[in-house]
Amino acid sequence: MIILYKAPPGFGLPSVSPFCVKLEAHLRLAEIEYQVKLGSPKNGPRNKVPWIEDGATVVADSQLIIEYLVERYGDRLDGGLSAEQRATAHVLRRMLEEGTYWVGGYEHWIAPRGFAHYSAAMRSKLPPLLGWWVMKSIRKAIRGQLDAQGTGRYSAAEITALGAADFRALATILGDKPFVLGDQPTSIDAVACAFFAGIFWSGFDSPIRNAVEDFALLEAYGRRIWQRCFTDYPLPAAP
Ligand SMILES: N[C@@H](CCC(=O)N[C@@H](CS)C(=O)NCC(=O)O)C(=O)O
Repeated sequence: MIILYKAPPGFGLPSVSPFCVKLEAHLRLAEIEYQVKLGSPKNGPRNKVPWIEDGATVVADSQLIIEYLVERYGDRLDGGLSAEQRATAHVLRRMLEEGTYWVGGYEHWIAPRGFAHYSAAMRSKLPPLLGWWVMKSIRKAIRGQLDAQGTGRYSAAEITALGAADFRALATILGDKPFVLGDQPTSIDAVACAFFAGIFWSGFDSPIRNAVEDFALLEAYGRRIWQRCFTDYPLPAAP
């Protein structure tokens, strides 16, 4: 049985890490059995979450894990896709993971509204001084990552615009289809719902929501995937 090591659940989501939510959504959509253990990045083979153990095999990185699962169990989600659909999924995934992820990092850890929400929730679980110190340290580390990656060099308004452009592109590719590539969920839907949830369902209101014209379409899409894999993590009522 596969053991999934993930960052803990939080803010009503299966994990505070969108990469862990992506992988868990994928496992559930592909109907692959697994057990969960909580893991800290510092114990992971690449110093990041998630990673898995499958008997003696250890694989780290959500996408390398998915490639391993495809080899071991067959391509249960993407087997019927054309080369063009696979390319669309690849481009969209890279946008969400390498671009939108950092917008989310800014929204949670740097933007005052997100950080106030995150730190109040985290600090309620720790003694006050320790909670303050932990949040300050994580915020400092994430600010460093955001500066190194580049998103941290933009203004708040520019970061909102970048995030809105990403979700607008997702909405355009989705169009009136139930899932990104057609009538059935594929691996890209696990990615999209994870990054959507991280920004819009973590319990604080992101300004990106109002900057995306087709937001209602995306919200309905996110809920459609969520219903297929995370009924044990009920979402707040639709606005
Ligand atoms: N490419 C990796 C990214 C994983 C990742 O960035 N995980 C974050 C949590 S969302 C992490 O472990 N960060 C800890 C750190 O960078 O120190 C994947 O797909 O698994």
